[in-house]
Amino acid sequence: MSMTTIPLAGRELDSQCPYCSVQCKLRLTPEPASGGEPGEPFRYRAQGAPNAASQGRACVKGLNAHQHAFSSERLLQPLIRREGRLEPCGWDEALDAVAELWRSRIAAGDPDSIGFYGGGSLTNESAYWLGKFARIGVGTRHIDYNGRFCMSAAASAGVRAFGLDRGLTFRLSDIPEAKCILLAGTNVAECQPTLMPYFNEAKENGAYLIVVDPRRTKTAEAADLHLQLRPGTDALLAVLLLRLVLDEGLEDRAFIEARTEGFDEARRQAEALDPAEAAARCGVPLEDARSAARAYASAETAILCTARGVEQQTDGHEAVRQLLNLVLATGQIGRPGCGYGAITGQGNGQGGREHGQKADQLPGYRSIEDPADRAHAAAVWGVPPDSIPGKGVSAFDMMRLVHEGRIRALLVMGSNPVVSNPHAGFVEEALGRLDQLVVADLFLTETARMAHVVLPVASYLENEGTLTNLEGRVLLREASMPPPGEAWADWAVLNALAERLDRQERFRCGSAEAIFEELRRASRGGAADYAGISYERLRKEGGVYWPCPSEEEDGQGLLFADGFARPGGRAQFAARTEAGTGAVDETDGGYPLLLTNGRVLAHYLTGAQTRRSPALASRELESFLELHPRTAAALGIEEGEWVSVVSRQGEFAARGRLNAGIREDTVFAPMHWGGRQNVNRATRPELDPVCRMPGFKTTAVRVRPLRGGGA
Ligand SMILES: Nc1nc2c(c(=O)[nH]1)N[C@H]1C(S)=C(S)[C@@H](COP(=O)(O)OP(=O)(O)OC[C@H]3O[C@@H](n4cnc5c(=O)[nH]c(N)nc54)[C@H](O)[C@@H]3O)O[C@H]1N2
Ligand SMILES: Nc1nc2c(c(=O)[nH]1)N[C@H]1C(S)=C(S)[C@@H](COP(=O)(O)OP(=O)(O)OC[C@H]3O[C@@H](n4cnc5c(=O)[nH]c(N)nc54)[C@H](O)[C@@H]3O)O[C@H]1N2
Ligand code: SF4
Ligand SMILES: [Mo]
Repeated sequence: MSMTTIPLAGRELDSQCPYCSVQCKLRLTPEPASGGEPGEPFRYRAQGAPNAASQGRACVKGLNAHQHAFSSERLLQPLIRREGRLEPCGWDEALDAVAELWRSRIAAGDPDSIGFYGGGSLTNESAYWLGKFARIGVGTRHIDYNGRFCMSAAASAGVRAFGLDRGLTFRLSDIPEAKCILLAGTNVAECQPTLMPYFNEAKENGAYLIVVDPRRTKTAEAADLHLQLRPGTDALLAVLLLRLVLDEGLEDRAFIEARTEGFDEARRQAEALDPAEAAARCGVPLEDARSAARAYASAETAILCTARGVEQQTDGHEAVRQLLNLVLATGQIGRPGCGYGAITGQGNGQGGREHGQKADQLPGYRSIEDPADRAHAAAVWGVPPDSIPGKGVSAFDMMRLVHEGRIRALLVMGSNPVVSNPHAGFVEEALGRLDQLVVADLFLTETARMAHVVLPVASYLENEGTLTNLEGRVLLREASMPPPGEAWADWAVLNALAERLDRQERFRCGSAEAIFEELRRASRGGAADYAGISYERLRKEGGVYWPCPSEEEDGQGLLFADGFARPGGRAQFAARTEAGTGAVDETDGGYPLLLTNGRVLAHYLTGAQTRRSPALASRELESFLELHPRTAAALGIEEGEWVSVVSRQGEFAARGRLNAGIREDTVFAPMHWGGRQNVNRATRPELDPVCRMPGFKTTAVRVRPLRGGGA
């Protein structure tokens, strides 16, 4: 495979960070590389550029992101497996091979044996195109995406409680107006660092900050009150907080009366709780819980946010709903300075879940099971409604179908599932059974290495398209340069495949903007309505919030000021009946500790990109296991030594890192490494019954030193 230096443009580039959901705008300035030898490529220095979300800030990941785009490891040509080895080939050969197998499955009447697995890094245009391609290019019901592991619990909870799922129900600019902020299972300081100044400003204005996290994170360090709960007990803690609010009569009667339904059941459940026992089970002092309840309910304005700590649980849906009960009972939503926010994860984690990559969804956040919604999509696509397949299954459920041999071919576009799925050993085994695995990526990732066909695609610097940030603000990212080598835009790959399936008439759009124009029509009238947004407008205004039904309107920043998106405009309280599996993997003598996991500042997700950016990779070279010094002492583990972490599913290795800021019954590892350091070799396959989110954040494990090299 040719690995030539990518020609650099040698001029200033305006771009947008490819990583987290803030979507900071960036400006890259070329500088001669050291010595400025003739012919030597430029180096780029990145700075944050003005934009409403990050206000011109950028974090270390964004500032070094271009290093991966310029990496010598970029894939520049398609690869095909011949006699067990991946070898370079031309696009025609690669695409013909993919389409030939698909055609035979379709001809055999089994398009459902072809699966599609998308991602939240894809632009809205590519995500929309992928959903459409799966449904009416191939005709399979089997499509889902990595956002299932990310946003699904908050999404399902938001839809049921409010009738709408948008990451933040408020504007970022509301944060400084909040007098109390409760951050549950979200480590903003490391995961959305450029948002921290909003929280700091709130604190300067006198806000009381509560952080709920089993670890003393950088975010927790900024808190007035840190509830250091036992992992997996957020649902119980939320009911406890509601109970303590009710005990002091701090609920907002008028709001409950006028704007909600189902409160009585929520109240009965909270009143049935024994507060002392609940606090003990959560591992939180009752008095601290009381302080939190008081501060949140009695503040004039308050914001409550969750992220993956609460959501990536087998009762993630339930846990979010119980926290939403607290929001509704105290009326802390729908006013400036108030609201609920699920802090979205990936760059396009928000838009990626609105336009049809999800198994049960059509563009515009429409439902694939609703006849009117199907008719709308069918009309835009020019197909009969009954030609659109029904609902498929969730990402991990798809892996189960792969393992069972019911899905025989899989296209992965924008994900590295071998590292990011729970129970990675099972997933690797499953993918190994496929007749054909196709991976479209920038790099030969852990997953791409297993593929039969690898397709090189454009990076953020080369790929024009829109992305929707955590506030629901749609942003246009312009392409700065052509893709290197023979890499293509994701949507262009799908067009070429459609041609080979004789479906080209439905996939004629030849630019991101043309696809966006179709997306506008497909989303018109849906919950995530983009009809009023155009590239021209985005260029002029810098960004537009959805819903935005017409070009004459501004989008909506603050949601639910006048009513909720449910029939009758009322929000719905949850009673504790929807889940019931319990979040926590049972610990016992064999597996006495709870493993949780997450992120560090310098790396992003499976590390596919950040491990290939030298400035980022050098900050954290390898994985670690954070454990309390007393826990470490009891296990005979010393700072810096390699340890083995064993669960009922599997084992991984990491370097021990002692930290008195973590609970003694809990250990933590980041998720950014593959191979033997992959934390997901240990995580378990159980899913939330409502949203099918895996219980990533709680796995029972035992830990021991790896001294002497023994496995
Ligand atoms: N640096 C960096 N930033 C990122 C990413 C990245 O990989 N690296 N990824 C992006 C993506 S896709 C996402 S989804 C977001 C994720 O953003 P976050 O959800 O904030 O990140 P995590 O580190 O997964 O988890 C947050 C916190 O949850 C805590 N936690 C663990 N178990 C529990 C529990 O049971 N209850 C509670 N209340 N807390 C618990 C962890 O200790 C951790 O501090 O970040 C985005 N930003
Ligand atoms: N244990 C544990 N596991 C987790 C989590 C956790 O907290 N703990 N978090 C979960 C969460 S929140 C998430 S979001 C998932 C993420 O899991 P993954 O989706 O596997 O994560 P990434 O590393 O972002 O993988 C994206 C891949 O797409 C490639 N890529 C980037 N941009 C593009 C593009 O424009 N087009 C194409 N075709 N490819 C592109 C990258 O090179 C990379 O290989 O992991 C989940 N897994
Ligand atoms: S990782 Fe997030 S906070 Fe950092 S520069 Fe990128 S978009 Fe901004
Ligand atoms: Mo995520």
